[in-house]
Amino acid sequence: MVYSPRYRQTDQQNECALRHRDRARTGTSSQLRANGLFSVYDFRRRAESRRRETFIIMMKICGLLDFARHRAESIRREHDNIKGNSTQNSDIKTCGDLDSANGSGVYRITPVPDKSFDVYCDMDSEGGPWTVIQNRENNEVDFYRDWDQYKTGFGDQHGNYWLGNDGIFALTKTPCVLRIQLESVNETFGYAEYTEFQISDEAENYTLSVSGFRGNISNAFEENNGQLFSTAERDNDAYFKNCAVIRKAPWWHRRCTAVNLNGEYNVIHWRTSVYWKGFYEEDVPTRMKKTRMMLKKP
Ligand SMILES: [Ca+2]
Repeated sequence: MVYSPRYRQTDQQNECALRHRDRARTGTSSQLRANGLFSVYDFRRRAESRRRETFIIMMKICGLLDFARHRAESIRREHDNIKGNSTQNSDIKTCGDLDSANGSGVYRITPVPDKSFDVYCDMDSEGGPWTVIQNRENNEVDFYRDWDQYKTGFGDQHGNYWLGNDGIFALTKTPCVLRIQLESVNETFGYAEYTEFQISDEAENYTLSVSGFRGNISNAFEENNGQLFSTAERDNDAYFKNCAVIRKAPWWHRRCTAVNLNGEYNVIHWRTSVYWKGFYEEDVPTRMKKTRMMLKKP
């Protein structure tokens, strides 16, 4: 057989090369080497093989990372369950009934008989232990939610969450001390405390009672005193428009609010962002990094 590179031969030779190519596609490597198509075909096959191998390796790495992530989460939850189980009984009505030496973490509490749930207990902040009812620290959880989700609560007690209005109602059957802590992305800090904080039940739209301010930021939250809770689909505010929609946050809006802790995370638009009037120097809008609302018995 005459060697016949595909692109440089006569018509007769070309025909011969193409015949070899057709055989080569189903033939062996030695057959492939017998014609001019070997290098291109073999190169493509090897490249495809390498791509497959790379893909399989990447999938294995992703699988291992995923496994490690799940395992870490599992260990953390086991650790928290140990904390909770070691202290879980109906005598633990709030985080204040726990030994603060156990450290901050997620615990099960029973504020009223037959109603138990998990909360984050902050043993470290000034004046604690505190029972956390709202926490924000990044944008992993969307807080623009409906009435039912605010009623029952959402998020992750280890991170961003809203305890739930029914849970807050259960905790505040008698007035509690409320502490709110704020931190901006510029690492400015602020706190507000109210000696009396309480909300009513769902039948009364979780009406807010808040008074007795002290702190190093403005008393903006007391402007919401006496207001009903509103969400996008339940407009209970005193404004002719829907404040929960305007401010993109369920809250005890009046007309609308000087405090918007359930607003959009990581934005600086004063209407919709996480906001506390007067918190920023000369009220220059900036992004809020962390917010925390927490309770304790007086
Ligand atoms: Ca309205």
